Parts: sequence; C-alpha cells; structure tokens
Amino acid sequence: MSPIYVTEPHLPPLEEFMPYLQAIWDKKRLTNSGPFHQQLEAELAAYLGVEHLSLFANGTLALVTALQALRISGEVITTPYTFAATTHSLLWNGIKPVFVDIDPATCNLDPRRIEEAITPATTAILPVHCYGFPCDMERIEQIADTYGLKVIYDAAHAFGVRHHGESILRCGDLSILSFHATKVFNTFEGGAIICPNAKIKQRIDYLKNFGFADEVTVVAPGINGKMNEVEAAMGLLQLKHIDAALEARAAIYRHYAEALASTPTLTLLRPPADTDWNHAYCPILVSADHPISRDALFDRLKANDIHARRYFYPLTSSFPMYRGLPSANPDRLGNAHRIADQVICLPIHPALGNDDLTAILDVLLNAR
Ligand code: T4K
Repeated sequence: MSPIYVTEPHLPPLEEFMPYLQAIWDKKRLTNSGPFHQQLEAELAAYLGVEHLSLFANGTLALVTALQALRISGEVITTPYTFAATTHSLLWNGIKPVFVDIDPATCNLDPRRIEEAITPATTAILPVHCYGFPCDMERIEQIADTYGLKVIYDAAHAFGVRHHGESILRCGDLSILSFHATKVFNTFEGGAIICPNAKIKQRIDYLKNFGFADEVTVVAPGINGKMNEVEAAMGLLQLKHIDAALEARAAIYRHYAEALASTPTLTLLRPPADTDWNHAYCPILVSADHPISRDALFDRLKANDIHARRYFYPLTSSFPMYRGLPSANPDRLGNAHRIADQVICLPIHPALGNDDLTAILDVLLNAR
C-alpha cells in the first residue's frame, strides 16, 4: 500500500485547469488584482455568504495584515492550542501574546478565562476556530464590547462553516482564512481576510499592495501579500468541486465515528451542536487508560506508513520565543496541555478510500 497522509490536496482534473492557464498566457496578466483575482473575490464572497473578502498569498500574511489594518498593538489575548502562524503573527507586529486556556469541549479559547487576562495594554482578542469548530463567539464578543477590544478570528480551518445557520466568518471585526494545500479549499497557497464593509476592504487592499492607493500615493507601510492569477484561477476551479469534496469528507468522518463508537478510550472530537461543519480535521483523544499511549499509537501508525499528525502539539506557548511569558506558564494552561498530549488527527481527505480506512482502523483499534 502507498503511504497514507493526514491530508492530501484535492486537485480537480488537470484538463479542467488548462483553459484557465491558456487565458492567463493569452492576457499576460499574472498578478496585481487581475481578472481571475477579482472574479474569485466575488464568487467566494457569494459562496461563503460574506459581504467582502480580500484575497492573500497565504493565511499568515492575511493574519499579519489583519492586525495592521485594525492598528492592533500592546497585548492580545489568544490561544496556545493552534498552529505557529497564529502566535507568530502577533510577534511580527510587535504585539505581546497573552495565552489563555482552552475549553476542552471545543479546543477553543475559553471565554470564562478571558476577563482575568485583560490588562490596560490589552487591545484585542485573537481566537482560533480550531479544526473548524466554532468558538463561543457570543460570549467572546460580549467581553470585547464591554472592554472595548477588537476581535480577529483565525478561521484558517473554518472554510464554509456555519453555526445556527449563519456563516461564522461574519463574526468579530475581521476573520482570516487559509487556502493552503492542506486545507479543505486550496489554491496551492492562499488566504483571505473577510471584511464587513468596503471601507476596511479598501484599507486591507492597500496594505497587501505595499500601501499603494494609486500609482503615486502610498498611504501605509504595506507588504506584498497579493494572490497571483494562477492561484486565483485554481480557486475558481476548486469552487466548482467544493461541495462534492465536503461531502466526501463528511462520509469519511461518519465512517470513523461508527468504527470508534465502541472504544471509549479513543474519543472523536465533535463540533458544538447546530454546526454545519466542514470536517477539516479528524481529531481523536487517546485517554490515559487506553492500552497504549498516544505517542506509541502515533508511532505504530507511522510504522504502518500511516502519517497521522499531533495537531497541535507542542503548544505554541512552549516554543522558545514564548515560553518565558508569564501567561505561558503550563499551570495556567492545563486543558491545552492535556489535550495537546492526547490528540491525534487521523487522515481525512476526499480521496481516502475504503481500503485506506480499513488499514487505518485496523492499526488504531488493534494496537496494544
Ligand atoms: N492559522 C492556523 C490555525 C493554521 O492552522 C494555519 C496553517 C495558519 C494560520 C496559516 O495559514 P497558511 O499561511 O499556511 O496559509 C500544515 C500547513 O502547512 C499549514 O498551512 C496548516 N495551518 C497546518 C495546520 O498544517 P504542516 O507542517 O503540518 O504541513 P506538511 O507539509 O507536513 O503537510 C501535512 C501533510 O499534508 C503531509 O504529510 C502530506 C500532505 N501534503 C502537504 C503538502 C504541503 C500534500 O499531500 N501535499 C502538499 O503539497 O503544516
């Protein structure tokens, strides 16, 4: 059998991509808000049910720019249970991350712990919809309103997720998406900032293009965060296939759920009730009384050429550049450490076949 990876990018048939490439070759428009870029911004906003979005070269530049756009400074409250990019985006803006523990039920920032972390230097909250599981947005935004804080959601995992029938991307001041190869919807590399109005989109569009407002006017110290035409074209093609890809993921998750139902020491994590989820990841927790440890199980899968991942271990608060912060003290982040020590993300992607699932479950359920 060939190796099985935690994910595999969904790629539409190559022949469907060729007409897009031909159009790019014909027009010689490669980047800087070309026609495919403009078309993808409009089609994605419509598909996701949001007002506006600004495309980016990747999710990390989208995060860095979102913080710039809202002029965030000082301290920002965030989760340690995330990918490096979330926390690093703060440091790249000279902002001090303040880690707050997670709710073990959702793996997301625990709103009950936010208020005690607020200081006079706090300007914003940067929660993550981890695995595409919606944060407790109502409570987070109540706190933000009370204390006059901005909220930027790292929604890198949350493409297309709805909660109570509404897109979760509409919440907070801004949200960012990632369209990396490993994501539900990919443009090879890519990302976006979801913007609630045209005014903020305009500022973000300036910021991602060096701060140019027109040929001779530079209004901000912007960066080069632009998505190119080949990536935008890939996004347009991916949109034609996304519903089938999401359905294939849901079917795989259901298969895992049925197979793991009678093994209480392997717990499948689930989104909160009334979530129209995207099955971006398939996280399970290996409890302490499981016959073998999480790491031994992870190694056993690897020995069988099944490359699961421990997203998100280690916590970003344990990285050398953050672990000296008072808020990175493991005693304050008990839930995050416990989940990071128990989690394995199982392979899930549209091309995963029944034979693959049988092989994965065979190792998972029989490893002693
Ligand atoms: N915020 C959050 C919460 C995020 O999770 C991320 C990214 C970001 C922000 C930043 O967004 P971007 O700037 O990346 O757009 C991966 C991804 O590189 C990263 O995008 C993602 N989160 C993170 C959770 O996962 P790695 O180090 O695990 O990637 P890698 O290369 O080990 O890939 C995992 C598996 O996927 C491979 O074993 C095989 C498969 N794969 C991967 C690639 C790149 C393929 O089959 N083809 C490919 O081209 O970080």
